[in-house]
Amino acid sequence: MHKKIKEILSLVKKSRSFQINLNNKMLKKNFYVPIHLALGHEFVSSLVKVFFKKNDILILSHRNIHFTSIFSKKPEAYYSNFFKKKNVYKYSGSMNYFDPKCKEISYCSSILGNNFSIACGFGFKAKKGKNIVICNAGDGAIEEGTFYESIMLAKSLKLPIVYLIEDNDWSMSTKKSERRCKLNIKYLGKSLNVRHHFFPLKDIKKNISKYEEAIKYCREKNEPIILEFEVNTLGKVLDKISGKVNKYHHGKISIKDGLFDNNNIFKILNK
Ligand SMILES: Cc1ncc(C[n+]2csc(CCOP(=O)(O)OP(=O)(O)O)c2C)c(N)n1
Ligand SMILES: [Mg+2]
Repeated sequence: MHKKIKEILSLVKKSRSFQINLNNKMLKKNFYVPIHLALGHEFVSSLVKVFFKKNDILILSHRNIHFTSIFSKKPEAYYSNFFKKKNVYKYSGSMNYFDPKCKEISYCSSILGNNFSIACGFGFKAKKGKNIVICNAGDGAIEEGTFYESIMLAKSLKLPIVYLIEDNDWSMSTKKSERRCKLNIKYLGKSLNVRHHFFPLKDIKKNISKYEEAIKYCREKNEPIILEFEVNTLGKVLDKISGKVNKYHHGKISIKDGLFDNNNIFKILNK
């Protein structure tokens, strides 16, 4: 366990410093396209990486930099494609990260919920080699019908898919309580006889063993599972239309937003 914690800590640091560097360039307006940062989400991607087996498959969403920064061998080179003065249009947008040399990431979607369906297709490939598909999305994306539909399909066809939900409470400029009724994902899973596990933000150590157990079950039994992570996206941005400050960002945040103090993952992991 201690070794895993150390590995996770080093990946968290790698992803966070990559994002901070990139953000500094964004603040200088060096990029053509906005890049969705995922500061505060690094624990989730690092956990995935330390238990990742060869030929497992990642299917990601628009917010993917916490994964791309640690799975891609040269993320700097990829993101430099979006620098001004380069022909950015030759490449997919930052939300559809596509590094052909990064074999682990098969797909990133800018369309919410679309990656759930894509994950089912990849589920067949994964099943053949005792691999799993890790399909990542946010609390907003699960409001799309494809979430329910694809879990039902994965359960019916016995596909080893990990539905990895990162709940930061926000979808663009709304909190869950502002935009919809409560949704109990555990009950949704129960209705389909699909296992669900909740990962509270602060339970770092317990979360590591819980994750390991959960993916073992998915891999060995060819069963979809739902893993719901509580996350705190760091940063805030002024929504010019509503005039409200959204306590989560769409790329441009400042160092004053408490990149290190808001999230105590470093302290916890170092214990
Ligand atoms: C089908 C669809 N509807 C709306 C959007 C616009 N959109 C882009 S990001 C986003 C918020 C997504 O929230 P969530 O899934 O919780 O991810 P987060 O940004 O919080 O990481 C929305 C509504 C979209 N990309 N696709
Ligand atoms: Mg969200």
